[in-house]
Amino acid sequence: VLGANGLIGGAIYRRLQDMGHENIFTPRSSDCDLTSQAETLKYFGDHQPEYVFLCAAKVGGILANNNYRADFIHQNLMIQNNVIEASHKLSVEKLLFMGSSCIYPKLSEQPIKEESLLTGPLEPTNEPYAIAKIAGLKSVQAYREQYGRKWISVMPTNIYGPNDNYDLNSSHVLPALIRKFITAKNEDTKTVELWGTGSPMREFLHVDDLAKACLFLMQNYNDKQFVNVGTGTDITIKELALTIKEIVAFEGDLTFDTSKPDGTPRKIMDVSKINNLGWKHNIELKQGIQMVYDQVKHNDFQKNER
Ligand code: GFB
Repeated sequence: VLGANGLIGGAIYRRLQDMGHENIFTPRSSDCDLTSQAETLKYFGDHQPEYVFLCAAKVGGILANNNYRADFIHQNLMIQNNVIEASHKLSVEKLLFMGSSCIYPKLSEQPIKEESLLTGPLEPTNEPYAIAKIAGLKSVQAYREQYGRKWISVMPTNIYGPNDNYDLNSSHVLPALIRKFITAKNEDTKTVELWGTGSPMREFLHVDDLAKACLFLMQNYNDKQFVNVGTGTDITIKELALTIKEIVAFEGDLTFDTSKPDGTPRKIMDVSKINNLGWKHNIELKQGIQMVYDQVKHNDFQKNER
């Protein structure tokens, strides 16, 4: 499991352990720098993995994507090229590449079907990251076509859950708002500031549901077409904020910093493909936020910044 230290890889690792799997390797960057071709090849040669979950990536929220554009495209291309080529050289039986819903055109028809890929211009704030992810899933398809590899790609919607990033400059909206509301309540401040207008719509999936979907696809799916994973429902950022406000029991008001970007107006996934294959999410958003809140309410967020 590459990226087991992060949100998605960590959940896949927990799920594999729960299922009784042994012999799981979870290299950290100190064990193997995946941006180095030589280190990646050596690690794969030493460990001879049969199944690879490629979740290692440089990830972040809207501002980090927009500000660190070169790092997002460069590091992600390096990691995935090295892992995919090493997996080919070592004849990895099955590889699962983790994509992202931002690969789709900014103004895709909603809900977004897998077939919408490359039908229009991307959302500018995360274009470098999206281009890297598109290159990754196209690589997986190319190795399937040229070398008959049984490899697959998964397109998750916005993910949240345990082990998320709470650094307000680089995090996604859900952990950012949990931190902001908890801090405001503890410090008795009157307002919580949101970025943008609050009107964009997003779909949120708990990472434990995504991990189950990945295991399900690893075991049951072998096709060139990548698969969307989500809940099939979305809400506005303002509604998300009001839900978190209620769970945290914060009594102040919301303000909006419209100098910050909104990003794509809406990106709800069409999940009929994975639903028809037999997988559906379990954790509803309110329940999932409550679970996360219970886990982090006593956190010292400053100490845990990545
Ligand atoms: O989650 P987020 O950073 O990324 O932002 P995206 C979602 C929406 O929440 C945007 C608003 O409209 C933000 O302006 N927002 C409001 C906030 N308050 C906050 C806040 O305090 N922090 C943050 N971060 N947002 C990312 C992509 O897009 O989604 C990545 O940039 C990736 O590439 C990821 O695909 C899943 O949903 O806009």
